[in-house]
Amino acid sequence: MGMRDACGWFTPLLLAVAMGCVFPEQQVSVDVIPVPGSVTRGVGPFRITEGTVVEVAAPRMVAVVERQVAGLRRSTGLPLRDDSTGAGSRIRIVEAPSLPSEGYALRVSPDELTIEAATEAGVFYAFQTLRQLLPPLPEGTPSESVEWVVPAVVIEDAPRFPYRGMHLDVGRHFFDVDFVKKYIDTMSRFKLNRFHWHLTEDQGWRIQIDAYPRLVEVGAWRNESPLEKNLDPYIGDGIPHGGFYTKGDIRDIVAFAEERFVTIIPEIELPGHATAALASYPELGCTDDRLEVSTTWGVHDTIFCPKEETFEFLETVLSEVMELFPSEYIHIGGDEVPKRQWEESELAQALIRREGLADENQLQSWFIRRIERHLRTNGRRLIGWDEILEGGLAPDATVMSWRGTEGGIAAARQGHDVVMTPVQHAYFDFYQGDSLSEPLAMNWAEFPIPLETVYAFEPVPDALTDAQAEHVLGAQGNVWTEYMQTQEYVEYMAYPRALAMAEVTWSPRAARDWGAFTDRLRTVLRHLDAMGVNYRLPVEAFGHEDGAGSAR
Ligand code: TNX
Repeated sequence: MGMRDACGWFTPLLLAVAMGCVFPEQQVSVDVIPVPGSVTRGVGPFRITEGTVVEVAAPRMVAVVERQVAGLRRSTGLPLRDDSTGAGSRIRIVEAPSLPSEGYALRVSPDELTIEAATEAGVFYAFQTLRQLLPPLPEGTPSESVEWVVPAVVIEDAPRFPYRGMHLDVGRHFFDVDFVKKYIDTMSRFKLNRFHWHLTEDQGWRIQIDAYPRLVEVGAWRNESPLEKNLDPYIGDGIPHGGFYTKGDIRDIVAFAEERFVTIIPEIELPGHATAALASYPELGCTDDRLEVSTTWGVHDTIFCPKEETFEFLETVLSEVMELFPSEYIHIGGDEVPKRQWEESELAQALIRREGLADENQLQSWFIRRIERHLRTNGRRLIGWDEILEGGLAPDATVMSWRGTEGGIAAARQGHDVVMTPVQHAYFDFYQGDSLSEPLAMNWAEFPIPLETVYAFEPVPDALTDAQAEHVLGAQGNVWTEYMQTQEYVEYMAYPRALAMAEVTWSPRAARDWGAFTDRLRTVLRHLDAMGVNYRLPVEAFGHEDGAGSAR
């Protein structure tokens, strides 16, 4: 037997190097979601023990490492001392400026687990991978019998898309600060990095605005909600519902998200989905109707009137929003705007004539352009639902394509950036299994969206040229909450579908493999258990079997 033949997993690293062992670049599999770009065999394993120390060779990474190591200490109960001198095994963090901006490398050897990254985000993502390589146990209850073993791997990883989103509608149902943080924390564990926070709706305005206090005094509260799906004829549940976030709450959540490399994109809906705002300030409407915060779902006729007062209101609101949220993008809604009130309004019609507009669609475009100017003056960019294409896109607008991918294709062809969130793949409010055996969910399109359908989503349509495809920033899962009254049920609807979206947006297209995903999912669901996150057990993907996960 030649010396090289003696090489094996048991060979200590230095000896292995001295012996000239060659480790072929063989791809191996680890139970990590989203699947990393490359996983090859390393030497190891690496064990985290009493004596393991942490060495941060990159001063600007100290803060992010410290937060992640604190989590590891809580899970393992081990000291993981900061130390660059000791002789024991170490986790070493090194700055590697040549790596892609959110990318990282994680190399295992028996004495050292090395993490390399160009940015703090890259370090953060390396730690998320590391957590999934370790046993799935809750923080705070370390068990002495567990061995904290990292398998012998070399992982090189970076995201496919910069925009990897999850959305949450807090207008239909309000969710408290702790839950919003948990939602952000959970998504960040799977390398999702954009939280689209849908803050205003017909049924509730959720963000405190100093200049317009009635928005939360009046607009944040409704008398009741529809009882199940009794919309026509309407039956209410008789239970008042409401809530809002103070500016302090929002600053707290923004800071929490920043530590997890999640950018929050706030959405202020205009000119439609505005009933709660108009119930608070009826003078901003086109009619004399006395309005209440809506107690029913669907598309409402009540929209903002294009008056000077309205623009003053919206610009002031958006200025306060920009003060709170550092995000470059501000979402202005723009979806589902019935034009009836503008057709019947003398003011709107006079404006159409004065500006030489062809119709109400062009008036909507004019409205959005005006809002875009305000955002741009403040150094921000506008993003809106695909209806903002109708009547012509504002010059620098980004389109969120939800009624299929057609809006996204049209916008990319016009040279605009696009986020894909088509109803056919990305609506996590739709049933994920048979509607007869699932808790109540949305089904206006009359098709379910099982996990496999999310996983099959390809954000870059074939119809785009390579240059146009560059405009596809990424994709997002949407969680509309008409039928979600509890936190547990939001999680049940979001997971595991958000895991499929994480893989769609992070992993290389060629690495996607449904069978392999479901294999990895078994382990990853145990991590969700450890995190205390509810989910639906995807029985169709696993075959019918018992397991963890529960309904609401
Ligand atoms: C359409 S998606 C809406 C929402 C609803 C959702 C329910 C979009 C831009 N508008 O207002 O909550 O359907 O699935």
